[in-house]
Amino acid sequence: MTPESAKTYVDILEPVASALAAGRPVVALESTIITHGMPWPDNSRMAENVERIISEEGATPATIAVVDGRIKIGLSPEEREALAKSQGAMKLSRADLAFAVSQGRTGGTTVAATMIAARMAGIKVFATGGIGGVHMGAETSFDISADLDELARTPVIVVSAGPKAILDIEKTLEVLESGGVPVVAFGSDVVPAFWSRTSPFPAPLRLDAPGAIADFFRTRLALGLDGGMLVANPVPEASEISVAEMAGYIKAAQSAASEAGVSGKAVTPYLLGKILELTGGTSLKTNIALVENNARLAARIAREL
Ligand code: PSU
Ligand code: MN
Repeated sequence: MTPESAKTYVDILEPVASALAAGRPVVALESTIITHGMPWPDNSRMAENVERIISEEGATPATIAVVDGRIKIGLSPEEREALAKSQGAMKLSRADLAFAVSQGRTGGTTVAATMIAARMAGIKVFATGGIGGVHMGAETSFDISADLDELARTPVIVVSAGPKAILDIEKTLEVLESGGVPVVAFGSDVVPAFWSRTSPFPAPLRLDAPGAIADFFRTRLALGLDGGMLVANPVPEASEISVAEMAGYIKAAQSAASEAGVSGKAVTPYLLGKILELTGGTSLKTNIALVENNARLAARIAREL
C-alpha cells in the first residue's frame, strides 16, 4: 500500500485530479520514452498525440514524470515540452525515484517508476511502448529490467506492444511467469515483439475485448492477488516491420553496443537509437504507431473498469 505520507511529494494536475475524484477513466503515460526513448522533436509530437488519442477515446491522460523533485501526475503542455527538450534528465526506476525527489532532480519515469506513481494516484491503467525485460546475454551480464519485478508487485495494467524485441523474449516471459504476472496478448495467439506483430512464442493468455481485460483485472483484485498485468497489443499491420527484417538490425545494434562497452541504464536507449539509425527512421515511425495504438486500447480498458 502507498502510505499517506506519499501525497506530500505528488502533484496531480487538473483535469486528472477531478477525473480521479469523480471515478472517471484515467490513463497513465510514462516519460522515459520522452527523455530517453525518442529524439526531439518526434518525442514531443508523440507525447502530445498519445494524450489527444486518450482524450478522444473518452479518458483523461496523465503523463507522469519527476520535475524538480516533484512527482507529477499529469504534465501541462509547457512542462511536457520542457521535458522533451531537456538535456540530462534522469532515467528513473524504483531504485532512484526517491533519490530524484530528495535531490530536487528531473527525470523520465520508466515503466517501473510510472507504475509506482500511478498507484500512488489511484490510476489503474497505463500505456507505454514496450516493457523492459531480460536482455540478451543476461546469463553473464545479469541485466534484467526492474520493470519485471514491478509488474509482479504493483497492481496496474500495463498496455504494451510486448517486450522490446531487443530483449530475450523467451527469458522475459519466463521471469514474468515466475513473478506471477499474467501476460495477455490482445487478439493474438502469439506474443507480439514490439516492431513486429509476431514472435515464435505462444501467448500465455489471450483476450479479445477491453471489457474482458477489465474483468480479469477486477477478478485478480477481488481474489487478493497482488501485482500487475501485462497486455501485449500487436502493432497495427500497416506500421509493422517483419521479424526477419528486424533481426538483422537488432544483431547489428547489439554488436555495436558491446563494442562500445555500453552497460546498465544506457543499454536500452543506445539500442533504440542505433536501430533508428540503421532503419533510417522507420523503426521510430513504428514505435510511435505502436504507442498510439496502445494508448487507444488503454483508454478503452480504463472506460470498462
Ligand atoms: N517503450 C518504448 N521506448 C522506451 C521505453 C518503453 O517504446 O524507451 C522505456 C520504458 O520506460 C522502459 C524502459 O521502462 O524503456 C526499459 O529500460 P531498461 O531496459 O533499462 O529497464
Ligand atoms: Mn537494465
